Order: sequence, then structure tokens, then C-alpha cells
Amino acid sequence: AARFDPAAADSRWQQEWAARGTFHADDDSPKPKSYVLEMFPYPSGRIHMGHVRNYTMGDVLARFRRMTGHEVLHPMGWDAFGMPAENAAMEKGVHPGDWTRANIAAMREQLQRIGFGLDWSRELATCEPEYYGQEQALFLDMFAAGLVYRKESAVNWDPVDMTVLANEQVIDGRGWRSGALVERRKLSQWFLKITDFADELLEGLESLDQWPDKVKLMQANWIGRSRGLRLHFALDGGPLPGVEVFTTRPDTIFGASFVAVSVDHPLAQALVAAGTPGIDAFVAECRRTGTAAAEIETAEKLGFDTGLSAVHPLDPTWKLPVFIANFVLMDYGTGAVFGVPAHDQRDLDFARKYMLPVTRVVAASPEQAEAPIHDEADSTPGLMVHSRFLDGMTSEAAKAAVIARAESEGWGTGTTVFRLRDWGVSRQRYWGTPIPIVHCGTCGVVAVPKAQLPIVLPEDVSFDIPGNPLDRHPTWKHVDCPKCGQPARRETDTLDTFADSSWYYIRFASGPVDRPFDKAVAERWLPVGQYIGGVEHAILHLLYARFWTRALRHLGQLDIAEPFTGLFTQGMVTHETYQTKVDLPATPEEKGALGTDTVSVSTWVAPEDLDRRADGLFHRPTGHPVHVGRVEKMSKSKKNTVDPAPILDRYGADAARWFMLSDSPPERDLPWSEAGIEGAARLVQRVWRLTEPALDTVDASNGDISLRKLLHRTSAGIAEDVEALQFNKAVAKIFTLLGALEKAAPSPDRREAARTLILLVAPMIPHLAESAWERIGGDGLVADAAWPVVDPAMLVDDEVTIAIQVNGKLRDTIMAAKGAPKDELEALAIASAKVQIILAGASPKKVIVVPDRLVNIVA
Ligand code: ANZ
Ligand code: ZN
Repeated sequence: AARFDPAAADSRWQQEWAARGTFHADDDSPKPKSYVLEMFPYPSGRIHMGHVRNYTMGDVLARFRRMTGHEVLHPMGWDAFGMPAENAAMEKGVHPGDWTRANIAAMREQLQRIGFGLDWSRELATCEPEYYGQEQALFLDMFAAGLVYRKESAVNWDPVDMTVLANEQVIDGRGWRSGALVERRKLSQWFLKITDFADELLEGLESLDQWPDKVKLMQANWIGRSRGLRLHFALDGGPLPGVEVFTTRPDTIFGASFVAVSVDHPLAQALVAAGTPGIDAFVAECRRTGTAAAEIETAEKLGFDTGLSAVHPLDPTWKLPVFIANFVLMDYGTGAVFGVPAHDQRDLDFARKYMLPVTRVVAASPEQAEAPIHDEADSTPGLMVHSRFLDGMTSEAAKAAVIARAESEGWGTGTTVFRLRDWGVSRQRYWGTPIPIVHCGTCGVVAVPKAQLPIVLPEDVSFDIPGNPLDRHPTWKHVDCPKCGQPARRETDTLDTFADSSWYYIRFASGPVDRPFDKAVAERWLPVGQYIGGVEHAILHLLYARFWTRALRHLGQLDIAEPFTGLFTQGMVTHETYQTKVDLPATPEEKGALGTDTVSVSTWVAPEDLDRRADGLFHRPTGHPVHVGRVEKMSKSKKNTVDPAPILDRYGADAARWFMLSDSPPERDLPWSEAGIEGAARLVQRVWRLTEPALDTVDASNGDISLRKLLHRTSAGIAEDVEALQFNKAVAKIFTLLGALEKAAPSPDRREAARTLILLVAPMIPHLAESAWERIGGDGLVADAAWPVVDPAMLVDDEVTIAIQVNGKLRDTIMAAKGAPKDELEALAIASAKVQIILAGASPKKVIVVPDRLVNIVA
């Protein structure tokens, strides 16, 4: 029989599906709706293995749901704004729009070659005005509702490139491109009021029972709700107004040894204004640290002693020194803290540096009261010590006691605070959604009327000098004020690309309309029943999307609380890494130090540059030996990526899909291997052979009950596995079925089994399934066929194995119906060929039957 030819079948069925509109989602279908979505890709240029794995999983579920009677929405689009397009513009002189659109075209074709059942009629790219213009409309709605505001805030400023950097672009305190020391600068920036929804976003997590617990925990921690105390420290003498401090550990108040305020705190600013000696240099030094929390966390603690003292609220004779400190953030709490070195690591580092007292006030037991604190602060709760009226209380009780005392004496109030901050959406970049605002000398900040949307990006921009191309464009920003008509200036900030990915799933659901979305239609599909993507988006993307839906609900535009009811985070595709040594010309310093003209450095080797010889692995271009490194996530920097395109050429789409599903549980990493993909290709041929119609010659037997049972069991089991996204388990069940089929004799059941097998593999290897379906004379396309009907009676385990003994010795076993009567079992046992030989024509003396277990024949 002919082999299955993937190259021909892949393109044939892909065209067929497209021509018939097989995966077109019908908004008006009466069927139950099912929305399956994978996180849409950034159009970097090529589909990578991570995409293949992610989209294969979603595709199997989507195709399965269609077979089980659902109207399925499974769309695809492009998260098309962002820095890489601007980097390409700077490096290669290509326009970001051209670069992006060419990448989209190439990647679309690659996705189509893998045979994903997608509704391409809903395709969108966030960089097109049809999309971002609608996003501008939503921004204006939020603006009108008070969910958008502008405020001064600190940014990472690259003084050489004269540009604002994202936190990820600051590496070890330096600009990633210029290498210049990054400064903190204040700029007026746009914010979305996500904090208005902090409680809702936290409490909403409880309803998400189909989300991984670890993702919910990460979100909860990011939102970070805590109960604390805001308290007032009076300043000793002088006219200054005192400092409000926020703490989540009011119990530790007797362990305080200093008060510290942020560099941006009004008190610090007052001291700068007053010309306090030495303060300017200190402020400049602090500005050099980036704005990322992690960076501030690890930066060396810096303090400036203001010379002021704060009065302890529980003891007017106790004075604490007041510092300005770099680890205190202005936009958290009140921008001021009291430091308790024994129980807070940052405070301890600070206290050691500035030689401040360290007093333990919480201990595991009263005997531990004097246990010394060395380099590690002790943040565990316990019993209060050295704490006057709190002594002996638990930390919890002490917290409540201090809050009560503060409230009754009027120096503080108990509060709830969130770690979550408002979402800063301003980017000083070209390739993003222009913020639809105009600045007018007379009217101030003016919203662009919706009739003037979209505000389209100008095409003629240059990237040869650093900074924001929109800002230096000769004409774009000069517009007339929409209110008074006088010359005004367009906002040149664009929106964070996370805004684009916060509502694309709503746009997909509604289809292309000339509003952001059609509420009624979108609500038919939403929420997304199954969302699949990388765990790297567990916090920001998912939180922003959850916020965006809630904001729309608040505006009365969409009646959905949570956008994604089911979430699955898949593992990564990994691969071995390879390294070799190459000789590079030495720099003058190296020459001086080493006395050689070349230095030997280790470099990564791409799999296609490997020379696999009997005596080992070698680097083909240089002939140097290669050593095999760790298995790591596929990444360009380590050169361990495997390009899907040649794999598809060589093995076909089905083999690639099968490999993605079979080798690892979907939440775990999947190590790519040549042997794995070869095995997958063999499997495809094996399924092909089993669906050969010639095997099904008619047979008069009553059918094979065990084969029928296996079929029903496999259909039911795979349905469960696919619903639970446990694809590797589904694959294992297919293997069992294949083994049984290969052994089964030709029969009507055998033919039925081949038909069922095709249906069961159809979501996973759809091209082969279509060809096989056609070959057995199935109706229409297998993509439109129904999942095999499972007979529940077939799932019941109703056969038992009966041991047959002669004179107490095991001679045979037989299968019998559970609960079969004694005389039936006796007859079956005596009829056994093995028993007949032993009895040799004599009749048994006695027969003992234990129902469902054994028959003992006494000869
Ligand atoms: C005294 C104290 C004692 C604190 C102790 C902690 C441990 P979480 O719990 O993460 O929300 N803090 C308050 N505002 C700050 C700011 N603007 N910048 C930097 N740190 C600030 O953090 C709350 C704790 O972080 C607060 O409780 C405060 O230090 C500090 F054993 O007050 B604590
Ligand atoms: Zn005006």
C-alpha cells in the first residue's frame, strides 16, 4: 500500500478547509458556543517551536469541541506594536510598519502550513488604524469616566540616547544601547486607574477555579492587599509639619530606630529648597538608580541624615533620627517609613551602614528575647519582647493593640493598602497607539473628539537620531485645539502595548465593526472558555486584561466580569545547547595582560553547524570540538532554536503536531529531539496503514466484544483528556488502541474500529485524518464529523476472569460475565480444551464453583 504523503495532503486539506470556510465561527449559530484562544503572537518574523506547541494545544481542543457539537471561535491575530520594530528601523533602516507587515505575512503563511483550524476572517493586527483607532475610542471613554489621569512620575532616562527606557531596557543601571548610566527623571505621564479595581481584581480570583493556583497566587501577591497603620511622627522643634508613615508591622513600633522618607517626599524637597548642605549630591546619586522595584531592592542602601528628629508617638522623650533613603519609594504607602532593623532586612542593612541601634521586639519565645540579630533580620511573627505594654502578646494581638491605641489617641488610623500601583501607559515611542489628547495653551488637556479618530501615526519618520520620532516630526504634533481652534500640540506619547493586548479577545468575539466591538455579539462568545499561553504573562498581561474588562463593565459597555474563565500555562520547548572555543583577536589590554595576539572564548553553536562524527561532535566551520551543554529553553542567544519550517517540509504538519502533544505533559517543558519527531512521523504512517480499507474484508463472526469495549473506553478517555488538556495521556490511549488494532483479525468490528480511530486522531493529526476518512468513504470532511458516540454500558467492567483448577492445580482461565450462574461456569470450565485433555473422557467426581472467582474440578 502507498505511504501517506504529508506534503500533498497538507496543502490539499488546508485549501479545502479554507475554501469551505470550515473554521468560520457563526455568531448566530444555535449551538452551544465555545471560545478557545491562544495568546496572540508578536510578529517577530518567524514562528518558533513555542508557538507551534501553544497553538497545537489550542487547536486540538478547538477541533474537538467542534466535533462534540459546539460552535467554536478560534481566532488569530498579531500583537504588532512594540520596540523590536523600532530596533529593526534603527539597525536596518526599514520602516517599522513595513518590517511588521512583512513579518505578519510570513508568519501567517507558516501558521497556515501547520493546519490550524482558525477563523482567519477575524484576523487583526494591533498596528492597523482599524484596531488602534478603536482603542483610542476606548481610551477616551475611560478618560471621560475619570479612569485616566496624568501625573508626574519617575522614569528611567538615558542621557546619551535622550530617551525614556522601559525597566527591562536598564541593565545593571545602564542603558541597554548606549551603556550610559541611567538617571531617574520626572516626566508627566498618563496612568490608568487600575487601583480603583484592586479589591475586585483580588476577590475575582476566587471565582477562577479553572486557573492554575500558582498564577492566582502571583496575581494576589502583585495586588498585595495588606492591613496596616498610617501614623504621625511629629518633628522635634522647628516649623516642619511632621511625617506620615505607613507600616504593615505596627506591632514592631518599639523596635523603631529611625524614620526615613523618599527622595521625592515633600520633606526631602523642602530640605533641598532650603539649601541643606550636601543634599543635592545625595539626590543626584539616588536618581542614578533605575525605577524597577527589583533594582531598588538590590541597590546599595543610601541615606542622608537630615539632622531632624522625630518624636516616638508612644513616648514623647524618645527621639528618632530622620533620614532620606533611596529604598523608600514615593508611590507606595505614604513615601515614609519607620525602620525596625531587627525585623526588616532593608532596615537592617541600613542600620548597619549608619550605625543605628538594632533592638529585637519579636521572639519565638520569651527566652529568645536576647537572641542576637546578625546579618539576617527576623521577620517571623512571635511573641512581643522589649515592648512595654505589648510584652507577652502575639504579633497579631500587638498589631491590633497598637492600631487601637493610635486611633484612640488620634495619632494614627488602621488602613488597607495595596502594593498594586496605577498603570503607567505612556511610552515615548513611535510604534504604538497614539494617545488621543491635545495640549492647548488656553484649554489645557483636551480629549480629541471621537469623530476625529483614528489619530493615525505619520508614515514619514526617521530613526537615525535617538529620542521619540513623533516628537521631532516636523508637522504631526501641530494641530488646532479641538475646543478653541487655536494652535495646539498633539500628545506624542503612545500607549504601552499591554493596552493593545488587553481587549483584543473582545474585538475577535465581535468581529470587525466600526466601533470597538458589538456588545451583544461579543457577549455571546465571552468569556473566553479556554485561554492558553506562556506563564511569563501570568501577572501583567492577565491583570491588565482583567482590569480592562472590569473597566468596560464599569462603563456599561460589556457585561462580563472575568475575561478568561479557563487558563492554561504551557511549558516551554527546550533543546540541548552546544558550545565550542574560538580564537578572537585580543584587545590591546588583553595583549598586555596575556601576552598573546588571540584569546580563546567560548561561543554557542547552532545545531545546523554541528558535524556529528564517529569520534565526536565538531563545529563544521572551524573543525573545533563541540561540547554538549545543558538543555535549555530555545532562544536565539544560545543558538539552540530549531526552526519549524524545515521540520514541516521534511516530516509534514501532522508529525510536528503529534510530537508537540505526545512527549511531555503539556504544563512541563518539552525537550525537542530528532528522534522524537522521527517517531511521530512513523506513527502517522502507522495510523495510515491501519485505516486501509482492504483490511476490512467481511467476516461472519459476532464481533469482538473486547475490541468494541476498548473503542468506547478510548473515545470516552480521550474526550476527558482533551477537555483537561492532558494531551500526552490522550496520545498514550491512542497507542494502546493502535496495538490492539494491529492484532485484531479482519471483522466488521475491525472496520468500525478503523473509522473510530480516524475520528479520535482527527483533532491531533487532521491532515492524515481527512485523507483516511476519504479513503474509507466517510461523509464530508472529518473536521465536520461528530465525535464517536460512547455507549456507557460499554464502559462498565462486566467481565471477570475465572480460574479453572483440576485437583487444586491451575490449568486454564476463562472470561465470563460478572455474576454468571454456577451451572454456566461449571459447563464453561468442563468445556475447556485443557480440562478435556486431563479428564480424557471421564466425568468429574465433583465440581466446586466460587462465583466470579474459580471452578475447581475434582477428577
Ligand atoms: C515597619 C516595619 C517593621 C516594616 C518590620 C516591615 C517590617 P509590604 O508588607 O510589602 O506592603 N514601607 C512602607 N512604605 C514604604 C515605601 N514607600 N517604600 C519602601 N518601603 C516602605 O511592605 C510594607 C512595609 O514596607 C512597611 O512596614 C514599611 O516597613 C515598608 F519589621 O514598617 B514596615
Ligand atoms: Zn484650546
